[in-house]
Amino acid sequence: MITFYFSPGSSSLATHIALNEVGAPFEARPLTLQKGTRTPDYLEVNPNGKVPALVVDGTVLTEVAATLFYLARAFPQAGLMPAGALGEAEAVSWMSFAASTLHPAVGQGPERVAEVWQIAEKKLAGKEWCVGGKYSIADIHLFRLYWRFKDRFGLKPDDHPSIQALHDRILQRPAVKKTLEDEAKISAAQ
Ligand SMILES: N[C@@H](CCC(=O)N[C@@H](CS)C(=O)NCC(=O)O)C(=O)O
Repeated sequence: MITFYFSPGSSSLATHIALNEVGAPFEARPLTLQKGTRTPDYLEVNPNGKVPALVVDGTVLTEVAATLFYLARAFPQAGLMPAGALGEAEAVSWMSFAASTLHPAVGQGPERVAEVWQIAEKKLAGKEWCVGGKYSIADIHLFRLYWRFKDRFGLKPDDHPSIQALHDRILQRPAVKKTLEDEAKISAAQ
C-alpha cells in the first residue's frame, strides 16, 4: 500500500511521474505548499515539512531521490533503473547533483542558477539520456527541475540544447502527460 503526499508542480512531480510510469496503485494526498506541508498531521509524516513523502506499507520515504530509487527498484519491469552497480551509482550521482546543486541554486540567485545549468549541460554532454543511453529516474529528476525553472529564470534552449532536447522528449511520454494533466486539475481545485 502506497500513500503519496505531494503538491502540484513542486519537487514531488518527479515522484508522481515515476508512480505513473511504473503503474503502481497509490492513494493520493495533495497538499498546498507551506500551509499544507506545515500542519501537525503532515509534520508527523515528514518533520521537515517538505513534499514528496511516500509511505510504503508504513515506512516513510522522503526526498525525491529516495522515492525515485524505491519505485525503480520495486517495479523493475518499468525499466527506470539503469543496469548494473555502476549504472545505479550513476543515477544516484545525477540525483544527488540535482538535489544538492540544481535545486538549492534557486535560492542563490539567477547567476548561480545559470551557472549550475551550464554544469548540467556539460555533464549531459550531448547525450540523449543521463545514464546508459536509456530513460531512467535520473532523467525524471532532471526533467522536473528544468521544467519548473527554465521560464522563471529565463534559461534559453540554445544555451542548454541537450537538456532542452531531453525535456522535450520526456514531455511526449504518456505517463508524463497524464501526470501534468492530473496535477493541473488538482492545482485548479486547491
Ligand atoms: N531535498 C528535497 C526538497 C523538497 C522540497 O524542497 N520540497 C518543497 C517543494 S519544491 C516543499 O515541500 N516545500 C514546502 C515548504 O517548504 O513548506 C527533496 O529532494 O525532496
